[in-house]
Amino acid sequence: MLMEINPAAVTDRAEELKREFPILARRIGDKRLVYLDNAATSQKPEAVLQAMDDYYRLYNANVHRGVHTLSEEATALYEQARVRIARLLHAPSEKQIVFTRGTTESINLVANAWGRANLKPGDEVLITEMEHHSNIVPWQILRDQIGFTLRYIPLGLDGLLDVSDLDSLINERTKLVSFIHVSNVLGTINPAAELIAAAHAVGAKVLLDGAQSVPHMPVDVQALDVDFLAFSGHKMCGPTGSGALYAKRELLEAMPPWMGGGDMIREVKMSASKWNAVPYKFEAGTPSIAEAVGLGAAAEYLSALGMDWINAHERALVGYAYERLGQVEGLRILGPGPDQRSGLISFTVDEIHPHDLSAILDQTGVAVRAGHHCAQPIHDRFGIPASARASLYFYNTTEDIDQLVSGLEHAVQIFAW
Ligand code: C6P
Repeated sequence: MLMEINPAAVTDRAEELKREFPILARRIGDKRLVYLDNAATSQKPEAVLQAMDDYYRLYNANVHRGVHTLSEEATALYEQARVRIARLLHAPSEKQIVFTRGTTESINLVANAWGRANLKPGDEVLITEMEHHSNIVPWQILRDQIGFTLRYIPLGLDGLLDVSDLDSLINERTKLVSFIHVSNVLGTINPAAELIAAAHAVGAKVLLDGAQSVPHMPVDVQALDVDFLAFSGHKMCGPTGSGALYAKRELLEAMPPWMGGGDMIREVKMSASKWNAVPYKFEAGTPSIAEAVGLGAAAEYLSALGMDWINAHERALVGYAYERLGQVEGLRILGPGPDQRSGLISFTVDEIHPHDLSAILDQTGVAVRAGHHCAQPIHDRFGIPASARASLYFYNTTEDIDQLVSGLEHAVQIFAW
């Protein structure tokens, strides 16, 4: 059952917002750019570009180190960004936001700081068959060093997690459940609240990979009662090399640091050192200051637009896209129906390799991603090496979807010869 779609309402505001993103005025050859690779990285609005430009032109200095005006102003901007991110996530305190370079680094931080201190042989870490590689490989590396068991919640061919055996998968040996909130391939929105409750019932901690949820829907860390949340700034209008880890305060306090160096210490002696307070204990070395400031500006920008509005826009648009793509000859959509997915759609088209599809679409001005999207186990499950993926954001319109569909029809015609 498709949801009610009002294409005009969906498109009007998005069309206005497009003008705030300079790159979206670009043309690819003589075609208007239709950017549908937002799950890989989103575009950046003037507000973010301006914040980063101002930072370098007016405030650039190292943070937490100088007693001069520029250093104090840079520190204030860096810390203001933390407050803005905490507000977006409804975190109890900005001290629970650790700046990282993105989701990958946030997950590796949890693995190396919390995991090394808390996991031992005989323990179980539960992930899913739907994970991005960044939530598989760090656990495999750690498993090989520590000797715990890594288990997977299976993926059904309907694109949903198969939770029929959850009672045995989450048991008294489970110490951590780490899972993707929204799949970057299938678009599936996983039942986070239920999985978190099941994990907590046996005393396990939960790490949520919010790379594809935080940019697109309201994510309230207190309502979810999640222990760790990892996400990337560059997928939510912020710069590359930015991101954060949210964690419960008591976990951050108890975790040893992962990386050592400047700023993460209170005192260094030849014999031993003492750690700084959280979150600084986890931010060794000069951080990515301009990137943090840009991410703070992005968080403000998204908050002002309203995460509810962004989510509603994308849900309406993905419904429209689902219906239109269904009309393309030989096209198969991976994953669940529009009611259970976020604004991204991966697909295959009979007899056409996804890379060929992407190259032909590029000639029509449409940018999509092709490949395994850093999620090979999903593609193995579906018995395909790769897929093409159109991923939407709030600045996409029904006209963008129409251009995608005519590009695909063009590709089908080329290959029909
Ligand atoms: N997915 C995609 O095209 P980083 O690279 O650290 O910012 O994010 C990693 C990551 C983790 N989890 C999920 C669900 C993701 O989607 C990503 C990044 C991009 O699908 C690049 S591979």
